[in-house]
Amino acid sequence: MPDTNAAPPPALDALIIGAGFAGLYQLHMLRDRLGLAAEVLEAGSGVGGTWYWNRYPGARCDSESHSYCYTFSDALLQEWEWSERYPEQPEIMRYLNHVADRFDLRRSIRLDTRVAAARYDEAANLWRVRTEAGQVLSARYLITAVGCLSTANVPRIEGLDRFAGDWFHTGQWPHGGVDFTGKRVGLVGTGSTGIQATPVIAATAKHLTVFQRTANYSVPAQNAPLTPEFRRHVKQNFAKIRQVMRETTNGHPFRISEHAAFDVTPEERQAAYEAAWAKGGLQFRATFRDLLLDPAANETAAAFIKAKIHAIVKDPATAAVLADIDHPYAAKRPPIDSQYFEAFNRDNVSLVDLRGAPIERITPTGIQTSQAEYPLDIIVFATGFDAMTGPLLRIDIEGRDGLALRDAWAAGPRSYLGLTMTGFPNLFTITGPGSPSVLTNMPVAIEQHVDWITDCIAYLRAQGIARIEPTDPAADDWVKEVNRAAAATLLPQASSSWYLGANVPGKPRVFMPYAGGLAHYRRLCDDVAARGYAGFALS
Ligand code: NA7
Repeated sequence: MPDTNAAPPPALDALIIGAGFAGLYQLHMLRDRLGLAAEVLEAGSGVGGTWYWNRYPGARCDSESHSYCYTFSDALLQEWEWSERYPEQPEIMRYLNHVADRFDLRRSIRLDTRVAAARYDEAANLWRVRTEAGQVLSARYLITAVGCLSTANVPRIEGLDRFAGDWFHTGQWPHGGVDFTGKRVGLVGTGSTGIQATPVIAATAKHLTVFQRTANYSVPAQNAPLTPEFRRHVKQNFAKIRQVMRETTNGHPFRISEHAAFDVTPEERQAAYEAAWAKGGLQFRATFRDLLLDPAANETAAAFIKAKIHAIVKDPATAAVLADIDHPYAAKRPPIDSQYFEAFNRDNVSLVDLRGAPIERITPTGIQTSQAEYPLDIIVFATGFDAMTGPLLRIDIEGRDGLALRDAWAAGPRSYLGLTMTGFPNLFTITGPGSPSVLTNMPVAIEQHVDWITDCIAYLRAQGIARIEPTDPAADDWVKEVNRAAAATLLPQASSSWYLGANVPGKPRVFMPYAGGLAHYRRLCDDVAARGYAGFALS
């Protein structure tokens, strides 16, 4: 790493990478609650993180809006009005921009500043951070708030560079939008993103061809405008809602049923699924408490959704391809949709099954599978992300004794609590691999992490401790705990899941998020802190 020996500007107390949900709140806590000299470095030209980049048609959060927000400020909760059950990308951007203004955060955020490298200078006990423009900044604490889904996975398909039309990845969407009118569009990928984008693109495209590699479950979102009564209810009862979010496994504002799927009769089970389908959303997963634990219980939910696909999609051959799903329900991140399966009843939408006939190459005029060529004007890659580890590993991070994070994680991520790593003193990762993160309603996980990090830094300063770093045994035990928690569920059974890194060729197959539940995880983190940061070497 060049330049780091040049005279640096005065060191800050803390540098935060990323100005999304996590970075904004972390800045507020360190700068305004602890009074530290803290700054945020952000690659985008605005705040918003994931939502700054993901502007694709239909981009909407799958968490319900009244729970997809910060809870640290009652005033903020009372003044902000969400318009729909699920917030659309522009509304989330308005919210985060409002937060940035309301808490006067912008003066401490450097936009258009992508971090290229970060090196721990042991002699000075400082992190030296280099931006892509070559600027070097130093700080005692480095906090990554880089998100879990911010490194776009554009598949390396031969011929893409010679495609004569336009192509886009949903996670790097042009700010001016894309006009599909009169165009033949190919959409690759049927994860949450492809499922959200399909009906919206179909509404204006001349023809939309959806290329499906792995069929996916989806449940209707049942999105709708929020009524004034509901909004009033939320504002009056937020303390109770927040308590539910903190006590539940996934940080959502609803509880998981106490019943197992086979506690009830088949008729009662069917009625429960029908009611959950009509209510819509991720809550479907909470219909029975054992859906992610017992394969037979899961199969009842899977069969219900597959029957719905066959009932909705009129062409039996298309329905069969859509319902030919190879993994347990919700073992991959379960999408929710607005008219996804219905879109295949439109004359201008067709489905290509890539399982038997994979994409061979992209020609100047379209996509060539092993069976046919599909002429296209625009290709949309809804092909996901190099999730969780990707955003951290694309920064050249070097810890103690020249240890590169890339090498430390060659066989998969290794952390303590998903928050810290051996060999990387005073570095904290918000929603890092090994934390519940993507298995939860993210703002709840983010607030928990930021609060923990803030308390930890306050403790270090109060005690005159210069360095914190997890011990090897603590990190080894945590890796075991992450593996144990995943193995206790059906989650690792989806072999194509990005939770496992399976969507990125060559990525180690390791179940990355912590599946032990957010409430349990919160207790573990609190306990570590209460025991004087047990598992850490403090010096
Ligand atoms: P996902 O969930 O990773 O979905 C990506 C989709 O793209 C999935 O269907 C993949 O099939 C498909 N894909 C990936 N690479 C290829 C290639 N090379 N050829 C064909 N198809 C491919 O990403 P999303 O953006 O939808 O969602 C990410 C998260 O954002 C979501 O879970 C929410 O948490 C928010 P595969 O299943 O790998 O066979």
